[in-house]
Formats: sequence, C-alpha cells, structure tokens
Amino acid sequence: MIKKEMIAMLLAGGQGSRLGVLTSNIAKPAVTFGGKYRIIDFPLSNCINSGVDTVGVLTQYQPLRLNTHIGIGIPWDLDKNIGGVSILPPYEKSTSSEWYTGTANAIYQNMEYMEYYNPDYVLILGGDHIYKMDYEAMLDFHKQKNADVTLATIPVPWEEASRFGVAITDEDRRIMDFEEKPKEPRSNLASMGIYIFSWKVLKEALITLSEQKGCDFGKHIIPYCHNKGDRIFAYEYNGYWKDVGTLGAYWEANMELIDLVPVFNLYEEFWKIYTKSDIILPQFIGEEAVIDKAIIGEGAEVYGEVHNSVIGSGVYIGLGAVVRDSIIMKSTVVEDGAKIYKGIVAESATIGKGTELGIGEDIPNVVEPSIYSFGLVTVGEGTVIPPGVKV
Ligand code: ADQ
Ligand code: ADP
Repeated sequence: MIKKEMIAMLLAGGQGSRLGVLTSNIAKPAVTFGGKYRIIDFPLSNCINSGVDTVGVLTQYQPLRLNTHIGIGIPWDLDKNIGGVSILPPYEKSTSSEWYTGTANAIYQNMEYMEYYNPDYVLILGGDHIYKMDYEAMLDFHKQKNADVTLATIPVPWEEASRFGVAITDEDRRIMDFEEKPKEPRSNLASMGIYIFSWKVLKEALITLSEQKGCDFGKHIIPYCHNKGDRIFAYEYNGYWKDVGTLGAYWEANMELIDLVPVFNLYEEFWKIYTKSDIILPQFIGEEAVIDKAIIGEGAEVYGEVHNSVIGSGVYIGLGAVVRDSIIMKSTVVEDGAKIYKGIVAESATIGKGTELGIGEDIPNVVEPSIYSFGLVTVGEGTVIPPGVKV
C-alpha cells in the first residue's frame, strides 16, 4: 500500500477577478511573474524544496495555460511514478456532480485522491502567492504542538487586516479565535491561506460539512474545527509573502524584484524557483537601447529605452520606444516610438507605433473593454492597440 507522510493540495481554480484583464482568459496562478516565471512556480518549487513530492493541483477556471505549463511536472522534479504532480479538475462522480463551489468543496471532491496516498498530514496551499517557505519546518511545528490544524500566519499592517482571515492566539501560539475577513479586526496576525491538517481531522470536517454550500476553509472549516475544540495553532512565518491577487500588489511585487538588494531574492542558490522554460534565443540589445534597473527575459530584443521595468521573454521593444515602471509580459511587441508608463501589458499584445499608455489622466475604458486606466494601465492578453492611441 502506498503511504506518504504529507501530500499537498494546491488550489488553483479561483477566477481571480480582481486582476481584471490579466485573468480574462488565464487562471491567476498561470499569470507570468518576474519576467520568467508563472505565479504557480512559487508554491510548486516550495513543495519540492520542502521534500513534498506529491501535489494535487485543483483547477477549474481557464486551466489550459496552467495545464500546459505544469505538464508532467518535469521542471519541479515532480514527474514521479508514485506521487508527483496531478492535475485535478472537477469530474463526474457516480451519484451527483458539481463544479468546485468553494475551496474546501474542491478538496472534498478529491477525497479519493487523498485516500490513495493515505497521508498522515495534508498541506493545503493557495495558488496566488509569491513567497519561499519551508513547509517541512511548518510540519515540525505542527507535530511539536500536537496540533490538529496549523495555519501559516504573518503579521500584516492593521489597515490591511480585514482583507484576510485573522487569528487571535495565546502565548503558546494556540488559536483562541479566528475571524474570516472581519470588518473590524481584533488582530493583525493574518492567515496566509496555507494549512496543515492531520488527515483524520480534515477528512472528518470535510465529510461533516459536505452539504455546506460553497464550503470554504476560512469561512467554514476553520470555524467548525475551532468550535469543536480542535487544537489549532498559528505558525508564524516571517519572510517575504505577497498575495498578488490585486493589480496593485501584483505590480508592486514585480517592482520589488528589481531593487539592487531585493526584499525578495530570486538569486538564492539554496531555494531555487523552478519553471518551465522553452529553449529560446539569448537577448539582443540594440545599439541605441538604454536600459537601467530592469529584468529582461530571454529572447527579448530591445532597441528603445527601458527604465525600472520587468520585461518578459521574447518581448520586442522598438526603436525610440520608452517603457518605464512597467511590466511587459512574454512575447508582446512594443512598436517603434510607443511609450508605456506604469503599465501592465499581458502576453502577446501589440502596442502600436507611437502609442502612449499611462501618461494621460485616469480615463476608464476608453479604447476597448480590455484596457483600463486607474493609476496603472493594464492591457489584456493578445490585445492589439493600433498606432497613435493615447490612454
Ligand atoms: P482568499 O484570498 O479570499 O482567502 P480564496 O478566494 O478562498 O482566497 O482562494 C484561495 C485559493 O483557492 C486561490 O488560490 C484560488 O485560486 C483557489 N480557489 C478559489 N476557489 C476555488 C475553487 N472553487 N476551486 C479551486 N480552487 C479555488 C484565503 C483565506 C483567508 C486568508 C487568505 C490569504 O480564506 O483566511 O487570509 O486566503 O490570502
Ligand atoms: P478574486 O478574489 O480576485 O475575485 P479568487 O480566485 O480569490 O478571485 O476567487 C474569488 C471568490 O470566488 C472566492 O471566494 C472563490 O471561492 C470564488 N470562486 C472562484 N472560482 C469559483 C468557481 N468556479 N465556483 C465557485 N466559486 C468560485
């Protein structure tokens, strides 16, 4: 019989509507990040770096890019005969079937997958966070506390606390109270949406709450476990962690990568972030190009100016074009003389000659529905902006 001490269930099915046009045809965990990666690379790499070699990825919303990216898990060394990575979309069961209606409902619908590995512990992960974390250290804490459930937590600024689940703990780090996105938080210790459950406890809770509509960890499972007196502990994480679920946070997290000494360092040897990368040409920087403080992806061609920006692989920046404080994703073409200030341009877009983005006043939705302007200009995947447009 197969036996794994801890398996991971990675929730990657949410719509990510707050990322606007960036997720109109791609799941949030598949959105590119840092000129080379996709968001899901972070939890997947954390898994393998922490010795977790069995990962179920629960997908639902626009999974195509996610599926092709993950493939059979080779870049993360998750192509295993036993364990490895498995993509778990909703499927038809014998009696009743439904889409994943909430995070815990999605896990409940994959009971068989978990039972197959007969784990002692199940690690539940979100697919939309940028961080490096050793889940094994969290498991050690869980065991040491003889916990039923452990939540990874991080102190956040008080004014942001209401965006999260927050935990009130005693001096032993046991959670005395938990509130999901409270209007008036009583604590600023935020849940990172990362949980370790002892398998029996999780299984019992999922079965008991199986009729709960839209069953969610923060809203239902954690309060249920709390009310029945389970031992729930807060593991405090103190490193870099960013929920990149909003455009502002996504932009900021990218920008933080290009500081000389970044708060989040992708260059560390001992905790590598793996990704699927195609064999592409080296970059080419033209004679008149000006580049300062930038990440430039493989195969990019730069003839114009790039300042304080993250440029994805295969991006073309034409002569006289200026890109400043912006994120340009994979395979986008910025034609000659185009100017982009504080913009996020998704994959495979074309910004026409002489177009100016982000230098006007904030005007919502002027060109077509997929272009917004609210401090940040965002351009959706595959959008073609004709020459000379000013947003
Ligand atoms: P939220 O940030 O609101 O709160 P949620 O929308 O529940 O997170 O999504 C968590 C993860 O599950 C995301 O990766 C999402 O893609 C995925 N997901 C959502 N719905 C899904 C579905 N139906 N099927 C599959 N996957 C799905 C949670 C916690 C808070 C905590 C924050 C930290 O509830 O307590 O503070 O995360 O970011
Ligand atoms: P955002 O918060 O940016 O809109 P999330 O991925 O965090 O995007 O999901 C938003 C909310 O919608 C969450 O509460 C999640 O549980 C719910 N949700 C996402 N996808 C589905 C789905 N396919 N079916 C039901 N609920 C979903």
